[in-house]
Amino acid sequence: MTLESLGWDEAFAADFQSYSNSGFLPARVIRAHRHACDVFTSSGLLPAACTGKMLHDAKTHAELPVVGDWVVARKRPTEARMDIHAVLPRRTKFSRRAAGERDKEQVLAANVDTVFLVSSLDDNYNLRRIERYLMLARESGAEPIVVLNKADLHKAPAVAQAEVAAVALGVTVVVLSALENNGLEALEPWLQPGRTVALLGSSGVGKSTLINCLLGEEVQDTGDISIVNHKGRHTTTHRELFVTPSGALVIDTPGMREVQFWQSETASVDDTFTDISQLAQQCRFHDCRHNGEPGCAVLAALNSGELDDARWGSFQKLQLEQAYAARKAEASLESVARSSWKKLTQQAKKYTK
Ligand SMILES: Nc1nc2c(ncn2[C@@H]2O[C@H](COP(=O)(O)OP(=O)(O)OP(=O)(O)O)[C@@H](O)[C@H]2O)c(=O)[nH]1
Ligand SMILES: [Mg+2]
Ligand SMILES: [Zn+2]
Repeated sequence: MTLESLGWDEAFAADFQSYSNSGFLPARVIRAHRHACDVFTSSGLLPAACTGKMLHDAKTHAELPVVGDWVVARKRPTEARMDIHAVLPRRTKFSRRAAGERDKEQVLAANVDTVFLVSSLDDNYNLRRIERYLMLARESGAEPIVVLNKADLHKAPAVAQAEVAAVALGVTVVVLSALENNGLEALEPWLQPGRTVALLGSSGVGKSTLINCLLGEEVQDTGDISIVNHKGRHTTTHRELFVTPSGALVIDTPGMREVQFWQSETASVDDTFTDISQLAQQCRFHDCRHNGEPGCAVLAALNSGELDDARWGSFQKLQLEQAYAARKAEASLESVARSSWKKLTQQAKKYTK
């Protein structure tokens, strides 16, 4: 296995340059449990763990390795394992606010080129949720593709596809059935050698079933939908990267129940709702709040039915959430800065003693 086949390229190599002595090797994280990982190197799969120094120096959990990361590692001389010394800068990353810990960033996956946002064409299918996932994908920096799975369960999949395309502006919407292995060829443009694709979506939509199709074998367990729905059970419990026979790198993830935004990229709202941002540009006042002002193009479009009420509601809700997430992220950055400042002043005191 070459580094290139794992997604390595000149830009990562440039970031690695300063480490390229003392026996350091680049390695790609294929699964991560707390501080322990499994990594792929050019010589194969090895277990790895962060050094104590790295854990100590990390200001937040978000700096520690996650699936998809490129890490700087060194093999132990007498053992088949590696020590991780650093994480190379992430080209893209999926972050959300950690469940339960409102002001902590949780990074779900790194260095993903494309994300397949998987929904299923049964009762899971929900336009508002797709909008939310699209925003998450935009924030990550990866290209989103909407995958509507379980086409076999829908009477008119093409109608559903058109309905989703109307909210996923400028995004490819693919309809397929993973169970029947039908329609998967539409995904080929994104499943290229050395390219990384992550599958995201709620529990039970068929992410692992699709992964198994792409791998050509039953690698991942898949769950019975009735159990998933009634007990809220997730079949997949950790994120993992696999190599497909075509050489693409695919990441399976556990179903997401909660998608709280992390980053402060307000642009992602406008990118997801280009129809609304274009309307807003036609309002008479450039700072129109679309709240009864004269000459408001948004209200006119709502009245004429050109803009769907539910989509407008979704936009407003996500925009508010985004603003909240931005304030939280900023507060968290400040507290990180404060605590490292504290560390520094404590160290300085030690030295002056
Ligand atoms: N009818 C139909 N069922 C499908 C299809 N794809 C998956 N399923 C079924 O849906 C159920 C859930 O599939 P999984 O692949 O485990 O779903 P998942 O998204 O990986 O779920 P988590 O791991 O819990 O996040 C299984 O019973 C699959 O057989 C499909 O295209 N059509
Ligand atoms: Mg799964
Ligand atoms: Zn307006």
